[in-house]
Amino acid sequence: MKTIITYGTFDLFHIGHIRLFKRLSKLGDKLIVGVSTDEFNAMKNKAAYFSYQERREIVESCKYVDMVIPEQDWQQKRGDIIRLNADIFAIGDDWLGKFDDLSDICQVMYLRRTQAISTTEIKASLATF
Ligand code: C2G
Repeated sequence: MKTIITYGTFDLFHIGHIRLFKRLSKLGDKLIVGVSTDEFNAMKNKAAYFSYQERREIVESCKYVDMVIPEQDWQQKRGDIIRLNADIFAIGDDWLGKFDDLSDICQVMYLRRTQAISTTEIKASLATF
């Protein structure tokens, strides 16, 4: 059983998120997603349109996702990986290098982001709609 773990806000769920989950699901047998809580988003200076509960329900509904946990702080990844026996930590390459410190307990992978879409771009284009 190979377990993959990733984290994010996943606001305004879009094709970039789906393609990430689809690729991650092919790397192993179980995909765990840490969804940022509203409080942690505030620490990331991110204001999500949908609440944590709504974003969690959306991510849980994705067929590629096996388990969702709350992401409450920057420090929890190491403990989560050990507790959940994750073999791979993976995240988009906008975070390239940021989580290399986890490579002593799991494989760390940075996957290419899907181009030309982001929650920020969606909000901006809707604002001018
Ligand atoms: N992503 C992607 N392609 C896009 C947009 C996002 O592959 N067009 C990926 C990001 O690289 C990230 C994930 O989708 O791996 C979630 O993106 P965000 O919701 O923006 O999450 P972020 O704010 O980067 O939070 O501790 C890690 C942080 O919680 C990550």
